[in-house]
Amino acid sequence: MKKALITGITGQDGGHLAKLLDEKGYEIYGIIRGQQNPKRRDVEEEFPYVKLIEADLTDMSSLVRALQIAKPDEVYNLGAISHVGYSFKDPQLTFDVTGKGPLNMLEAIRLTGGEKTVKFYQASTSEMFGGLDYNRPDKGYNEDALFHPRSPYGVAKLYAHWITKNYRESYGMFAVSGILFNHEGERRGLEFVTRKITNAVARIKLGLQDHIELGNLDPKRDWGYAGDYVRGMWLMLQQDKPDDYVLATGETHTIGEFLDLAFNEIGIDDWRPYVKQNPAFMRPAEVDILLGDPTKAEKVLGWKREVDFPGLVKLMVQHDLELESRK
Ligand code: NAP
Ligand code: G4F
Repeated sequence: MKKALITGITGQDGGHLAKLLDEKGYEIYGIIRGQQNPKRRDVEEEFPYVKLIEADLTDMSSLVRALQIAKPDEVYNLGAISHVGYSFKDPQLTFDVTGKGPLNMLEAIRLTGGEKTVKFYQASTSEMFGGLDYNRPDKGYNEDALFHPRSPYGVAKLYAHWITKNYRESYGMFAVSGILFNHEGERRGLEFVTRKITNAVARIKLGLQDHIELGNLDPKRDWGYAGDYVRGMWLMLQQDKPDDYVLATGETHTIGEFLDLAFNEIGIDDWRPYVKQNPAFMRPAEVDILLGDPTKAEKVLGWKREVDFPGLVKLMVQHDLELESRK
């Protein structure tokens, strides 16, 4: 039985990955932070097979202890301050968790003698590309595209990406960086634009609210389904050699297009009367367009996303209609 240690077990991807690894027969350990984490009960209820270990990515000694307890074959480092807008408000903490956290984990793996035995996955992001050095406008960003991060989050993730590569090159570690474009779904946090929209749409349908306040509606994103993307993470760690891969859909859509489909789902053709713009949700610097090229992952890993853009919006709205009508 293989053993996996997941950081970020309370997050969106942590939940999808726990389900996948359980189906594959793994013994699963999850790192949970804080003295009284309110999400602990949800994880214990939904994933009773996950063994929780108290630790924090900013505290290397706690990571050493977690590795000594779990003795994992695979470590999935999904923990991060992951909200781009928030990273402008708390840039130093973002660097400590999102940038230095992966270094702490890599060092903890070495200190516990795992550098030749433990496989390490780093949750890298399309935010590292940023959108300014957009050098492949037709095909999208691939593994060779230029980086130009536009937020403290993107900069922290770029450090984590390079330190992961550096540990692979310096110590021969099986350390991979998965450069994932936006992935969403029923587990997505309400602070991200897609889930904020689908949850508001459900509440508008049920008469629980009458409008939604959003920031910049012009940016385009390459949105896929999180369940498909955790399959790609797992595949990266099953290869003979460590390497970096982009996971994306190869399509990009505006927030307006997402609003079109989400409101259509509840029978509303024109969302404009229901959407107000609020500068509070604007960012000091924006990533205008993200489009990914997953050719390498498709060829080498045999990875292919299954849920398309309309299917993604539909499943999120339907989930939120059910959730909100139960309250
Ligand atoms: P998420 O839902 O925001 O989850 C983030 C997780 O990190 C939570 O479990 C959180 O725990 C944990 N965390 C925060 N601070 C921590 C700390 N100091 N020590 C240990 N854990 C900590 O993120 P996600 O959407 O699942 O994304 C998973 C990873 O992929 C993240 O690293 C994200 O940056 C990256 N990524 C995401 C996407 C995407 O579109 N979803 C795309 C590319 C890359 P608490 O619940 O205790 O706060
Ligand atoms: O949903 P978002 O907050 O996601 P963003 O910034 O693209 O970041 C997500 O994807 C990254 C991968 O590219 C991950 F690495 C990262 O961890 C995270 O999961 O915002 C998407 C777009 C932005 O352009 C934002 O300015 O939506 C715009 N937006 C407009 N109004 C809003 C809002 N975003 C949020 N969160 N809330 C709004 O009200």
